[in-house]
Amino acid sequence: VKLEADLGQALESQQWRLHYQPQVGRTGHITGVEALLRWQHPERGMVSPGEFIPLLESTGLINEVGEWVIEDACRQLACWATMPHLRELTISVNISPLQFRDSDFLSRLQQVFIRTKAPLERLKLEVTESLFVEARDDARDKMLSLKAQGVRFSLDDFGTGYSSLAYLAQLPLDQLKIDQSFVHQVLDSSANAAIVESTIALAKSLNLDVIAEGVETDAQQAWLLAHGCRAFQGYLFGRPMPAEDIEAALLAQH
Ligand code: G
Ligand code: G
Ligand code: MN
Ligand code: NA
Repeated sequence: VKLEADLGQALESQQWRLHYQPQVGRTGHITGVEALLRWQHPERGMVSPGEFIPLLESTGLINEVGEWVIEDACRQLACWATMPHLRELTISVNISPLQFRDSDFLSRLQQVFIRTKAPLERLKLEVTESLFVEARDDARDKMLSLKAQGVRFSLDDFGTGYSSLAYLAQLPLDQLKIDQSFVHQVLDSSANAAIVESTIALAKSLNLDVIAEGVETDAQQAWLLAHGCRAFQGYLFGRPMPAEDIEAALLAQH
């Protein structure tokens, strides 16, 4: 109850932070980052999203905080666009289904885009299959409208949901993100290996990019490379970190 009460003032008190986790190509160079929200609580320290995202959703605060997340990420994109070593970076932002379904979502985003002048072709929104369980044509229409402005879409946690493949093929997606639960087990479980292989094949036949998340070991990356995956995210390449650390890593790789 206490934590929930504190959520209401977290925005005003500037307790939200974005951390960024590197996404790398086959050579290990950073090509993008995923923005991950952190709550810097005055007494408890960093509270994890596993605890506060459900609270943001149940209180309806997800719309406001989610808008803050997109705005902060867009400002970062606009800033990086002015820096030679950083201007090609993409930022992926997680969008809760509740936030995406809100009737003001598109108009709020328009205002953010105008305020920040972010290069939208480097903004990627991560949605999950659960978005398409209900009101899916509305979700698809919103995606098409954002897509027309250059925004890209990644399907997060792919393989863990219940969406129909026939419907997924009709969505304006750019990327499938292989869920980390499959990646962690890829060397130990032939069932998981088969799921990862099928996902890579599906992405290829639908002409989508594919990225593996949760890559922790060289052996996992080698397996994924051998099976046609060319983009990776995971502790092997870097933990979620403040923007300055991403900037330092990018300068170091040049
Ligand atoms: O960073 P980990 O960093 O612990 O994130 C845990 C979960 O919280 C993940 O499922 C991630 O997708 C979710 N998450 C992190 N940041 C955000 C955010 O800004 N918005 C939403 N909706 N979910 C987020
Ligand atoms: O649901 P989503 O994919 O957005 O969640 C990303 C979550 O995964 C974040 O909590 C992030 O901190 C975590 N994460 C990122 N890379 C790794 C990894 O290599 N191993 C593990 N165990 N978690 C990871
Ligand atoms: Mn994600
Ligand atoms: Na995921």
